[in-house]
Amino acid sequence: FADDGYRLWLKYDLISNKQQRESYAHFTKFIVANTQHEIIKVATDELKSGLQGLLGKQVSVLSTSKNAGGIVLQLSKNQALNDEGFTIINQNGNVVVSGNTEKGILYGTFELLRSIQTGKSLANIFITSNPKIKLRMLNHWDNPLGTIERGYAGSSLWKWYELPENIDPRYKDYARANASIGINATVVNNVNASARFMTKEYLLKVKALADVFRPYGIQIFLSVNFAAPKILKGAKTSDPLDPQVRAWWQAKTKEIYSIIPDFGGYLVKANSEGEPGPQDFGRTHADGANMLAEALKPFTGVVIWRAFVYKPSSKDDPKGDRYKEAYNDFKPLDGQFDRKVIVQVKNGPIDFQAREPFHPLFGAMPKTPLAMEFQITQEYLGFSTNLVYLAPLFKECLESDTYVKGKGSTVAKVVDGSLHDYNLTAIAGVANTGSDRNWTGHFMSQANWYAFGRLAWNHELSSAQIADEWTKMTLMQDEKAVKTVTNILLASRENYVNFTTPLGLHHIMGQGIHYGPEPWLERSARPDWASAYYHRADSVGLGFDRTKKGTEALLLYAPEVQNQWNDPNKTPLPYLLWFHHVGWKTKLSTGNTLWDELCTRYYTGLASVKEMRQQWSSVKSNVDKEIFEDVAGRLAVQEREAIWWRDACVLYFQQYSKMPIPAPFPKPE
Ligand code: GCW
Repeated sequence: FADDGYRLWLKYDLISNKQQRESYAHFTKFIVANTQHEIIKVATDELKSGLQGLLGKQVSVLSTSKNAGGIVLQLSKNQALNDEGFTIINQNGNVVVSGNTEKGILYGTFELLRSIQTGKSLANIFITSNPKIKLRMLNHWDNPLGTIERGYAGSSLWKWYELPENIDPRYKDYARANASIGINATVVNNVNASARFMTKEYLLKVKALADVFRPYGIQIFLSVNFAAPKILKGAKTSDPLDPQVRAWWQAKTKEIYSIIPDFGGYLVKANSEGEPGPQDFGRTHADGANMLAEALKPFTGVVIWRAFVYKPSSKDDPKGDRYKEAYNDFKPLDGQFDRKVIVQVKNGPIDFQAREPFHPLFGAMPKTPLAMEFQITQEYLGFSTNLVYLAPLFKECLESDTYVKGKGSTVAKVVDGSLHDYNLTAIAGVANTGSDRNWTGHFMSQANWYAFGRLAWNHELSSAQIADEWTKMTLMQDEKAVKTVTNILLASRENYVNFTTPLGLHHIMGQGIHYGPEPWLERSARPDWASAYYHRADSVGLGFDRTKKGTEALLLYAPEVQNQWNDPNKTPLPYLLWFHHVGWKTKLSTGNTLWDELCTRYYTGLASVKEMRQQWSSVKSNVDKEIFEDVAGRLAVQEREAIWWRDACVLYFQQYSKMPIPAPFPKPE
C-alpha cells in the first residue's frame, strides 16, 4: 500500500529476501515473556507485531519454555548493566534479551527488532549496551492552543481540548517511536510557558498523556512559567525568596505528584526573551532554581534550568557580545545550585545556527551538571523544505574538546558526567514533531528525530552508522540505493552551510521568522542584535572579531581552544568568521581570497543541491511513490531557496568587497 511515512522507522514490512527471512524464522519460534508487567507487555506486543510484519508469521507468547529457537525476555542481575542497559545474546539456542529492569528489556527488544530490520544475523548476536546519559529528552515547544513555536510539521500532537477523556491513538505511536530510540523523558509544553499548565484542569490532561507514555518508559516533565504563583493568584509576588511563594510551589508540586506519581520535574526558561524569572526580584538564577528544587525535595523529580539568556547590549559597547552573556550570568553561580538542579545549555553560544562553536559553558561549571540542548526542529536550517541531516552537527559539538581537564575533555564527556562526575545527566532535543501525517513535515527530517535519540543513548555512534540504520529501517534495503540515500544525508548539512552561512558566517537570516537570507538586517536591527552584529561586513572585510582585539569572547575558552581559533591564519575555515574580521583580499588556505572563497561556497552550495536532486531521482524505483514525490518536491523548493540565499548574500556583500564575482561563476540572475 502507499506509504505516507506515518510508521516512521518502525515499518516492519515483509523482508523480501526469503533466505534471510528463514534465517530469522529459526530463532523466532516462540517468545517467552512475563507479560504481567506493563512494560514487558508493550515490549512483547511490539516484538509480536514486528515479527508478524517482517517475517510474515505469528509468534506465540509463552510464560516459560524449555525449548530452543525462541526469543526470551528476562530480568537479570548483571553488574555490567546500568538501570536501562541490556544484553542480547544467543544462549542455548535462544535469543535472550536481558535487562536488570523492565525498561532495559524494552530497549533490548527494540534493539533486537532493529537488528532484524537492518539485516543483521542473530546466529552469534552478542550485544551489551548501556545508555551513557540518564535523561534523554524531547522538549516540545507546544502551546496550549495547539500551535508550536518554531514547529514546521503542522500543529501540536497534543489535543488539549479533547484531553483527558479522548486519547488519540497517535500518543501511543509517539511513545513507541521514542522508546525505540531510547528517549525516556518528554517536556510536553513550550518553555515560553503558559501558567495554565499548573492548573488542576491541565494537570489532569497531562496525567492522561503520562499514563500512555509510562509503559514505554517515558516520564513527563512540564515547563513552568516562573510567575505562575502570581498569575494563578496563589501569591502576591513570584519572588523565589518569599515564603508565600515557596509554600505555593511546595503545595503545587505535592499536588502534581498526587496526580502523576512519576512526574519528572520542571524545565524553566527564566529571564530570557521577556520571560519572568528570579532576576525580576533581584535574585539569581540559582535562587530561582533552588526554590523549585526545595519543592521537589520529597520527590524524585529534578529542575532543569535553561542557560539561554541574553539581553540587549548597548550599541556603544565595543565588547558587547551575546556570545558571552550566558557564560557571564551562569559561571559565577557554579557551586550554588541545589543537587537536584541541572543547567541546560544550548550546543552553541548564539542560537542553533547551522554551525556554531561549542558553548563556552561546557567544561566551565565543574560543580553543576550541565545538560545539552540540541534543536531537532530546523528553525535556522530551512524549516521543513530543506533536507538537512543533523547527526553531523550534533557530533561536531559533542566531539569538540574543551581541554578543561587536558586533551580529550570533550563536550560529550561533560554532558555524560564522566569528566566532572556529575550524577545527574541529561540531553534534550527540541522536537520536530507535529500533526503532519509523516510527523516531521519533511519526510527526511524523521532521520533527525531518530539520530537525536540514538546519539542521546550513545554519543559514540557515527553519523554514517545512524544514517545507514535509519535508511534501511525507513526506506529500503537495496545496498546501492541505501548508499545513495546515506550519501545525500551525510553531505546535506555542509551543503546547507555552504549556501547559507559559509566560513563561519552566522545569524544573517530573516529577522523574526528565521527563514531565508537577510544579511542587511543591521539597518533595521533590534537593539539586542545591534551594530551589524553578526557579520560585520565593511570595506575592509567580513567577520566578527572575538579575539582580544574584538569582543574577547574567545577568552572564555581554555587556552588550548583559544590557540586553535586565535590566529586567523590557523583557524579552521568553518569557524573563521566566527572569530575574525578578515580582509576581502586575504588569501585563505584554499588559495582563494576571502571574497572568491565566499562566492565559491555560495555557488557550489547551490550546485550541491542540484546534485542532491539528481541523486534522489536515481533511487526513484526503490522508494514508495508518495514519499518519493514529496521529497523530490521539497528538494526543488530547496534549490529555489539556495538561489535566493546565494543571490542575496553575494550581491549584498559585494557592496562592501567591491570585487567581481570570480570566474567561472555566472552573475546572479
Ligand atoms: O531559538 C530561539 C527561538 C525562540 C525560542 C528561544 C528559546 C522558545 O527563536 O522561539 O523560544 O530560542 O530557546 O528559548
